[in-house]
Amino acid sequence: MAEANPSSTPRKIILDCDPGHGDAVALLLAHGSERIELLAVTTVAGNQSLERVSANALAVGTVAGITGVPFAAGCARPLVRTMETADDIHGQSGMDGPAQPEPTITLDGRHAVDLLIETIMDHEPGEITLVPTGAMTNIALAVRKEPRIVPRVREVVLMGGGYHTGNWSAVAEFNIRIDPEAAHIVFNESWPVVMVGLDLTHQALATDEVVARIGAIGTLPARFVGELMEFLRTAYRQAQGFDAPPVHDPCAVAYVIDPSVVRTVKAPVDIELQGGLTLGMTVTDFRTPAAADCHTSVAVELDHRRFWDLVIQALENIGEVEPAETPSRACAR
Ligand SMILES: [Ca+2]
Repeated sequence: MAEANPSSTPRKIILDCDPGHGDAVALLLAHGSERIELLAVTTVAGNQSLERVSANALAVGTVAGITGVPFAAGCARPLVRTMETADDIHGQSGMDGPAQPEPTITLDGRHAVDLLIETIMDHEPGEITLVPTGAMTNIALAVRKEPRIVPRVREVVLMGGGYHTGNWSAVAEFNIRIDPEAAHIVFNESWPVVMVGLDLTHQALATDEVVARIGAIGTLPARFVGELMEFLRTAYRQAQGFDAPPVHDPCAVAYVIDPSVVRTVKAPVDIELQGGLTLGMTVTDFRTPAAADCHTSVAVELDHRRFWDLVIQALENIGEVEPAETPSRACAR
């Protein structure tokens, strides 16, 4: 659990995710940071089927030793479009690489959309930050079911989109492209939206130095992350020609922990729903300085060193240093 920080109250977040290698690191960062209070984890189909990403979320929660935080499964497909998954990057399980432990936690009985709404409505306005790191299907449905959540949310800090190039088409990023209608809903509500897109996350490379630092920690969660990074490196080399893999999702959590790690610029953003070539593009208007009431901003520059310092500090905060033999290492299911 997060501890009170003398200099600041921990930020309350709900992580809406599709683990996913990056989502796993995002979850570990959120849990391990003293400046985050994780209220709930919700899952959405994306990197893999809802069943698989939900099982992966429970596995990561187990590795992290998370207790007392509800995990709830949400939407099993996009609002309108046919389901697409990212097997090329994340493998058949959605989180290939490390052996996954038998989960010691179980899914909450509520649908993720209901858990989102209940959690937001049970807190004071301005308390909760939403951190979506998958398709925005759950968030969009929550808004449509209970519009009163919008003014109660402090901000939506999402991993998705980008203002230059895409990774699922020439101009569209995966999380947005697989459910563009959901993203359209989320970006067009009045809450503050911070788009942590590919322009930023392609700076969050797990370099050899980073992987070595994680390897030196010596805990189960750190070893788990090391094995995720190993798989991701091979996948990104083969699929997208990266030397070191970008680790997208924890960038959004890092921004919540310390906004000075991620430089942002205010700019209007909208989602293309009509374009034959540009469906799901996060069209960002940099032509003039944004109006004072502009509610969207985009992440542009990452402090690579301090970002990975946050991840490594969080990993050091959770898990015991392992002995040489690790008899608890379970077989993949
Ligand atoms: Ca994700």
